[in-house]
Amino acid sequence: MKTIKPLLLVLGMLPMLAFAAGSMDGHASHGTATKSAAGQPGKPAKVSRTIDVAMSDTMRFTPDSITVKPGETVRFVVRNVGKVEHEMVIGTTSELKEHAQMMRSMPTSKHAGPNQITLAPGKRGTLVWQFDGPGTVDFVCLVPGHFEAGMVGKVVVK
Ligand SMILES: [Cu+2]
Repeated sequence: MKTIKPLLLVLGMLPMLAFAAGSMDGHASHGTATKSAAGQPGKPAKVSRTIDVAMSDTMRFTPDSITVKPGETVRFVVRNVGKVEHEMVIGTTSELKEHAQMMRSMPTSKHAGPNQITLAPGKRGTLVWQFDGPGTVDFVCLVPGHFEAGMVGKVVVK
């Protein structure tokens, strides 16, 4: 019986520990996120559809609204048709807002990761992503000022 009380104490602290681990993880994973509520890196062999996305200096993605099926793996062929750098970062609204905040405080921070691609003017690249769902996932350009100027798109998973 004597061991019960300390055990309960430890159990009571678990949610706090999980929370602390979670936020540390979020920080460390900047640019290297592998799994998010938005889905996960896709396997090229599982791609069921290729979608072309253009990024322009009018701070728009074209298209800016895409519908996919739950679990679908999509290859995005992304083109920067502008004269400045742009990027496409896939995530949930809350993840992206947090990331945009981080970019404002560290404007020189560079990215690489399976959920994002940064392209110099005129360049093209691909991003393979598997959506979970159903739900809504966002994609944004996190070059400082672009997200704020409305460089945002939406993927509806249904
Ligand atoms: Cu941009």
